[in-house]
Amino acid sequence: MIDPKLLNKFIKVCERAAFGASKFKGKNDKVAADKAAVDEMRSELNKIDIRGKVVIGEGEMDEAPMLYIGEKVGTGKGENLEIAVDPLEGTNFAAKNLPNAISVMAVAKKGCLLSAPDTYMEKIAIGAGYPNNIIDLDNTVEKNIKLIAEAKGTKPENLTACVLKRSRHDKIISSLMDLKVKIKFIDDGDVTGVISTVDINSPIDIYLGIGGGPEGVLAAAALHCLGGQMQTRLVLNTDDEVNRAKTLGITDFKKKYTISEMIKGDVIFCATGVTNGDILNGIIDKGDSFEANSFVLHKNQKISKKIKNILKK
Ligand code: VTB
Repeated sequence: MIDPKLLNKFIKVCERAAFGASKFKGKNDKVAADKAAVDEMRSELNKIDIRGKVVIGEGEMDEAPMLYIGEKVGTGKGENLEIAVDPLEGTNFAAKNLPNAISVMAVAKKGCLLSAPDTYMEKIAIGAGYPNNIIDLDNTVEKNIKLIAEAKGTKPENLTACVLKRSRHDKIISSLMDLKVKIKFIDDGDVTGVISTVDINSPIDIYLGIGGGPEGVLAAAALHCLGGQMQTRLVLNTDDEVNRAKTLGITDFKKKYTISEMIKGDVIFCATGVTNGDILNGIIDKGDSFEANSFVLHKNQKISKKIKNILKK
């Protein structure tokens, strides 16, 4: 198990990153918002007594940004851990002060997180309580929806699907419309979209479509704790993308990953709201301090909670 004492430290990492991004809320500068989140996240991570290695980060090694894949974080004393970060998931949301910008990270033991390249990834996810392996990326949308409806004892028209609003999803969308499935479109932020399938307060039954690979692994970490199901497959369209996957140790480029193939063993997942959103409220400025709202999961401690902290600026 990951040392439970580290949990609060990781929460603080996300809280600080969200605070950094929140300073640029509505300022129409997503690069500055992202950079502020990265700077805060990195400096907080480097205070923790761990031997950390970023496996999902802001970019791949040759681009040499901060929090790049392969970067060592922490003081260099303590547990060997792998870290997946998205300091600002939904840069557009933050820049335009729209709902659902979050700072998010996942932590697992060495060798336990899939290091996915920053390419697209096909994703399909559902909540807890279904028979194992009920959905499959290679099924038609019709088949997946019918299987879920049947398992729930309901009709497709009573189901809700979450889909990123992109033209690459036109075929999925028209199949869902033919089945009269309700569609919740999101403009960005599929980490929240995938997690909403396991949220009992959300009407979303299924997430499907193509989003970012790193975001897929982060969402899988949350579902690993919460009992949902997910299947993913990298979309590697060019030789360059294939080579980047190879560099990260991937050999089967068409592999369909289940959650347990992306995330092994114990995992900690934290997300802090930057702007108000479906699962979290955003940062509230209180003068010398700020309020941060986070969603925290620790698999082996069976922790799943939402917390509010006031921190000094
Ligand atoms: C995806 C999705 C993210 O950006 O990466 C998306 O996973 C980018 O997609 O949650 P496009 O290239 O089609 O714009 C997010 O929505 C936000 O980072």
